[in-house]
Amino acid sequence: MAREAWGITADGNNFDTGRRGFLGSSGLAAIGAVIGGVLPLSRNGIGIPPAHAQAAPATAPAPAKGPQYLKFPGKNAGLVVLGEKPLVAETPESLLDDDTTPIEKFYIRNNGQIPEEAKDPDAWKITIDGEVNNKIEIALGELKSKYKAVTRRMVLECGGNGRAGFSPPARGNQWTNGGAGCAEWTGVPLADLLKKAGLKASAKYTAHYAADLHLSGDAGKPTISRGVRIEKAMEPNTMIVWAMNGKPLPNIHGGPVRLIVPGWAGSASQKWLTRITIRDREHDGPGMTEFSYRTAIKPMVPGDKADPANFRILESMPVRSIITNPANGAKFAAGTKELKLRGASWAGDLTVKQVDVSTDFGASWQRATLERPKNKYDWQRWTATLKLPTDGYFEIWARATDSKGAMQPHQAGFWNPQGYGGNAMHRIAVLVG
Ligand SMILES: Nc1nc2c(c(=O)[nH]1)N[C@H]1C(S)=C(S)[C@@H](COP(=O)(O)O)O[C@H]1N2
Ligand SMILES: [Mo]
Repeated sequence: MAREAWGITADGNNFDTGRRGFLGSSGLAAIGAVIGGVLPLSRNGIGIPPAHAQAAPATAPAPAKGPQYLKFPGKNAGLVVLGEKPLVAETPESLLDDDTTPIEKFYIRNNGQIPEEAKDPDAWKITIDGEVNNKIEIALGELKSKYKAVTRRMVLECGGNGRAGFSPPARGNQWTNGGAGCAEWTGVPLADLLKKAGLKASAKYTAHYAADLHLSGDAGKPTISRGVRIEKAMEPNTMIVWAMNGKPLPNIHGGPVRLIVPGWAGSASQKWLTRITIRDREHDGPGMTEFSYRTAIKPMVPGDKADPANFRILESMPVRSIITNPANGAKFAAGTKELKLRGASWAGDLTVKQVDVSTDFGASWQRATLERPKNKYDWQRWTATLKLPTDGYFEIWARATDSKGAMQPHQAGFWNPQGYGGNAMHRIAVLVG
């Protein structure tokens, strides 16, 4: 199997700015002037550290340096690199201002090496086996011609989105809110294939496998292999997709074919999909056990040693809203009295029923105008017009409430070692005059 098409320096240098690196050195100056880093937010900009915060554990990442911008073919130079090996890059909130996230702005999350692009996409084979009556082996070309394709706009969100809000820091990529995007996905419901295969009564869980090599290069080790309860696999919105925004699914996003399991941690949405094995029990592949994609049942002391027996699998993602315009750090002319805000919000398996914004650190709130989703799992765009009493420095905070009444908290709570479920309110700073 392929070495990575886009090289990583052998010395493991994290922030290589060389010709084949993922970082654009020129992008840094150009974009730094527009977004981020210009105005300080009170504390760290993604939630307020809890009063009981303890010393960071030894495994915690080093404090952030300035943002490192992505340099990757077909990708926007405003994406921020969170890791080079494997390649991980997030989309600053202000780049999520389109109703449909363009491919060039869509976040990237890899756990292993990036495979070489498939030479003959339609010959790509997918196997469905395990607790089924008839094993299926189907080429992508056949899947496209024999099954009815559907297109849906749906959010894909990394399970660790919002992790940077945890204090003490949680282990893993320090996503702010940009481990998410909303694209038009075209493919077939996984349920159509599972019905064709015929699920046995023993069918309980899926196990997903793919063609990307483990970082170590060991072909015998899956990079990541997650699965979902059979009910979620049979839900009509869980899809095997080959197109993104009407274009063949790009290699970096798992092309020629991947799973989309909307509303749940993105890790279930296997890229470069080769096999789905139906199991008679919960899956136990890499990414399923101990603290991976799991949250604490009984809330634990932040930073303490965790007990695996107290953890359950993260399924639906929590409610979140982002301000997509203006950008954090935006400056306005003296005398500006009104600000038009735009944003997006979503809530895992649920919908968003309300978004509120504040310019006074949450002392008072104003309701935003919230749009309906196009289809289930689409995000909901929102707008608001804010009156500003004077010139000066303002923070704008946004919070969403889901259809069951759960609202985003002021800070990422319910600490867990790998930092899931962090959905603190999004905050930006603006300066008038
Ligand atoms: N084969 C494979 N599928 C994968 C991954 C991976 O590393 N390998 N990463 C997962 C994770 S953690 C996420 S959040 C999404 C990211 O998809 P994207 O890179 O297209 O944004 O893909 C998921 N599917
Ligand atoms: Mo992820």
